[in-house]
Amino acid sequence: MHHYASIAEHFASQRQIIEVHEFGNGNINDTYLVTADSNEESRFVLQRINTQVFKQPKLIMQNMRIFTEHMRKRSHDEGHHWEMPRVLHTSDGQDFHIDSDGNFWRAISYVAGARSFDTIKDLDHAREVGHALGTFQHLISDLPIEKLADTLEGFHITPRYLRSFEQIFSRNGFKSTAEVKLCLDFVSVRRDWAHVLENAREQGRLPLRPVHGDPKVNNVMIEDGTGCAISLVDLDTVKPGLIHYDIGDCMRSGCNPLGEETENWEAVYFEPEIGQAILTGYLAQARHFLTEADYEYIFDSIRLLTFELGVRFLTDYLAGNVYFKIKHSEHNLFRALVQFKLTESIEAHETDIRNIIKNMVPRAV
Ligand code: GN1
Ligand code: MG
Repeated sequence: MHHYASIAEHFASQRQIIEVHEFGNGNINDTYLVTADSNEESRFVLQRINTQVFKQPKLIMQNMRIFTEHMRKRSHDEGHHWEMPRVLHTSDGQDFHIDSDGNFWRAISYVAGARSFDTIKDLDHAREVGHALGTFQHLISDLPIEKLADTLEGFHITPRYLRSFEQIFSRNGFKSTAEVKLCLDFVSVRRDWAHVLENAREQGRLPLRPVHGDPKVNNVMIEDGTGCAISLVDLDTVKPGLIHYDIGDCMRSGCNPLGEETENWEAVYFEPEIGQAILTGYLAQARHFLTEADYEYIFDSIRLLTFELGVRFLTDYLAGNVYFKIKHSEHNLFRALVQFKLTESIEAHETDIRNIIKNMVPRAV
């Protein structure tokens, strides 16, 4: 039997595996869609966790157990049209399987009757993506952060990414091409500003809350037929953080019509109209828990998370591509250029974007 099918069998509760194929385009873990012989819930998602990145994968499973249960209950009690993926167990009752090569595998239910997209299709889609993030943050907002383990230390702490960028840079040097030089200059003039969210946290202006960590467009499941967002998947980075990491990440992903994998980095731009729609959907849920200070940092979060991802891609390029999966040797460099071009466009639209946000602040706040 094929290797993946024999792994999948552990999670299939006695059912025959019909097929396993690669699924999605994650940059870190390996993901497969499994079809089992069954009338109900015939499909599930099998993943090999990248343990170079997630050093303690059991903590991911522990978190998932805690927050999916909490969110499922709250969603049910409040009557949301929402689905939480379920963790599947092996025949011996574990929520993971370690194969003979030491790989860490886990399986989760597949959100049926829905699909995701790499870029925003239209303004309705944009609103739904924002709504999904607002719903997710709402459903998890009353879970005390002490209940969630830190599954990825330093995630979205921009000053830490800058430090490791500088270390790698001074250790490895670099191939001085025009593109690399452009990136280095781009980072260097923004490095002092890049502390903005962590400063706000240290000053007590922004509190730690449970966050998703990776709410990009293709993690939002859109229901076939209705077009409603019914789930936000990819739950490995759910942990304590700033909700601004999520807002910024969702906006940098959604408002880039060419997508983060475009080869035409010079044409990349930020579309404020999509941003307005995402924020409208988001605030329909989130305005109930946002503070005045939260609104103040929305613009910075959009600019920062875009810049940060550029720094992360650039650092990985200089480090020899050890973190993100790549398709060719310059892939991470071009991904960095996409994010920097997007950052530049966000900066050019600062007044528009700040006005959009200002007009959305509820009067009473
Ligand atoms: C990674 O693996 P994936 O594609 O879900 C990364 C995110 C980035 C994203 C960019 C744990 O997510 O932070 O925003 O690539 N995840 C981790 O596409 O680093
Ligand atoms: Mg992810």
